[in-house]
Amino acid sequence: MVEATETERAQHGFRSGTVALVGRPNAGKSTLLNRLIGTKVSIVSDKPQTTRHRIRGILTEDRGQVVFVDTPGVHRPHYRMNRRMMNVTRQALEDVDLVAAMIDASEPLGRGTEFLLQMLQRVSAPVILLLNKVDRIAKPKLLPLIDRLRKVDEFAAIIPISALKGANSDAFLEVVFEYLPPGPPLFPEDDLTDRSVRFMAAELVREQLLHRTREELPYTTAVTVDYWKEPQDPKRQIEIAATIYVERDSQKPIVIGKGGKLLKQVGTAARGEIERLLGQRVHLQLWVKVRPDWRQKARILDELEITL
Ligand SMILES: Nc1nc2c(ncn2[C@@H]2O[C@H](COP(=O)(O)OP(=O)(O)OP(=O)(O)O)[C@@H](O)[C@H]2O)c(=O)[nH]1
Ligand SMILES: [Mg+2]
Repeated sequence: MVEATETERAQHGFRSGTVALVGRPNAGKSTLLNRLIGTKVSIVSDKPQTTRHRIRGILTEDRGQVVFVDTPGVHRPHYRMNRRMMNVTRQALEDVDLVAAMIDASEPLGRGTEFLLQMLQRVSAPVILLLNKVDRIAKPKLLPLIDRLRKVDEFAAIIPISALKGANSDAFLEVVFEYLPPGPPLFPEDDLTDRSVRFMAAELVREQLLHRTREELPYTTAVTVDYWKEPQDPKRQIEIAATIYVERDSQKPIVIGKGGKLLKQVGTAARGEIERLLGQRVHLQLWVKVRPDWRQKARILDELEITL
């Protein structure tokens, strides 16, 4: 493909900018990001607080480039990790061209959503409100909800969507492009995310853990990739070793499972995902380590790239 020059782009009205995706945990922000980008750039689970980092997903089309910024869900932080996560989200709301705030329309609007709406009132960029999970609600319920939210603030648009089924994501993109200023691409046109494959591999392991654990474990596990060796012959496997951190001794046997079964399932599923990402065969080794109270420790959080 021949890349367009700056002048050609400007003549064709090429637009570019940044759009922050914010909302309560579990609203479906990462699901939407993946749908818009067309591949998994941010992990998804049915457990709240899945996303812990700012993750950019880059969409380049003929009409422009949108840099979507996925963020940790807005919640009340009790640990240093969660305070950092909230700082990530707050900062993502600054210096963006547009904010897409997502509400789970299948749940009653609670105090958490009220807090989110208050936060949005202090944002200087225009805000699009996305009412997600409309596949789960009866249509007659939608209009009163839209009416109610319309009174809260002046939104650029209120759009009912289903991130899971894809309903109305095109309509959302139309509005996004309307609001973006003319400008050149901010990232190389082939880039889909700003995150490294190493980071994504760690996240893919964590995603499989989230799918298979419950109660406090989803919150108290973290993953780092400690070893990555590309073979000289690309037909051979990439060697990857990752460590799963837990907070207490008692959590270690749960993650390992009976006869190592759970860890094996996590490893097999994550390996499949990482191979899809890299387009190459992978040998994945997983270790489990106890790091007491890691969620409170600055050094460990730095290592996990949960910064701010
Ligand atoms: N029925 C339905 N489920 C959805 C939809 N969008 C997302 N989900 C589900 O909602 C859950 C949470 O999705 P995520 O994308 O991880 O939510 P999130 O807002 O990124 O959550 P955090 O990262 O925790 O802030 C997952 O089980 C998704 O499959 C939707 O449109 N309809
Ligand atoms: Mg998320």
